Amino acid sequence: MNSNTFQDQPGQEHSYRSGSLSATDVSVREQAVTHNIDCIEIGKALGSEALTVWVGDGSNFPGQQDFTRSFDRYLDSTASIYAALPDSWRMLLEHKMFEPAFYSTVISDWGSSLMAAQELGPKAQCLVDLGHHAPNVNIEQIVARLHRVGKLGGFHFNDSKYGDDDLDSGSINPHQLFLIFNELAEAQERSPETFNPAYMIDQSHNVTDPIESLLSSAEAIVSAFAKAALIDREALHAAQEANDPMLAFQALRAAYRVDVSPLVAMVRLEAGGAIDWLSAYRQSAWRERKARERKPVSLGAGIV
Ligand SMILES: [Mn+2]
Repeated sequence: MNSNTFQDQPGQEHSYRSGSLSATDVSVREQAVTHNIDCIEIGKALGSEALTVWVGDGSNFPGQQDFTRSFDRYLDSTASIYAALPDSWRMLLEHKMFEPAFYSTVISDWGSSLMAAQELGPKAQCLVDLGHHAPNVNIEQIVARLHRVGKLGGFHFNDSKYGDDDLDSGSINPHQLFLIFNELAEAQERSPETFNPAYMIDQSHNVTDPIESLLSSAEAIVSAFAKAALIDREALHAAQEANDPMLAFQALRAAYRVDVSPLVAMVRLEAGGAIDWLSAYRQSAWRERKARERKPVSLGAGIV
């Protein structure tokens, strides 16, 4: 379940114009907490086991907001949500550096997210959206760090050229995706009993059929996973211990170079899918059929 306290909804009593879970006005905070608890209730009915919380709370001017008090208010609100969380659920805290706030954001980075998750308790973990960092940040290292402290909750996969672009996975930087999966393979090998990240896709498809984009993204994600699984981890670790950077890099490169598309297509076929998913999807005329069955709904742009 994803809560939404970053967009005002019709009929809502208080506006989130000045923040939601960290707002100075207690009635705004209470409304945002109630909304999150409502999301938990809906999630229970749907069989969900996690609540993702992303807030756009932040500021646009130096001095506009007290960094400490706003963080304290966020923690106070999220503690109330955490208390309503079923024992089997996780609360995934999603950080984002900027947008809609362009000077400071309350949960701006993995450091703030980790602090909050640690303070809330074991059911709270961090969610990594690939587009929510400063340009060129080493996301794969963040993945390793979060796993190290048991706080790697999950991902919003997408790709990015400039900021939170929500482009299709693997369309800009497939090597970064591979390096992230290398860390995931490493993490799974190190502690298989606690390795359980939630994999989600958070993309905005503006010029493609969203279903085609999701199929393409799923293939990119599975391919990165397959390549990471091919890494000779023993050789990699030996090169790392021997301080041989080129040999270590070549251990990664050897796996990255492999064309895994026949393997991925075969696995898809065995699972009942199509080898050529694009032509199979288009030939099925699924979109045309569903367009006749369903009423059109207009959705606003997403920034989560
Ligand atoms: Mn996201």
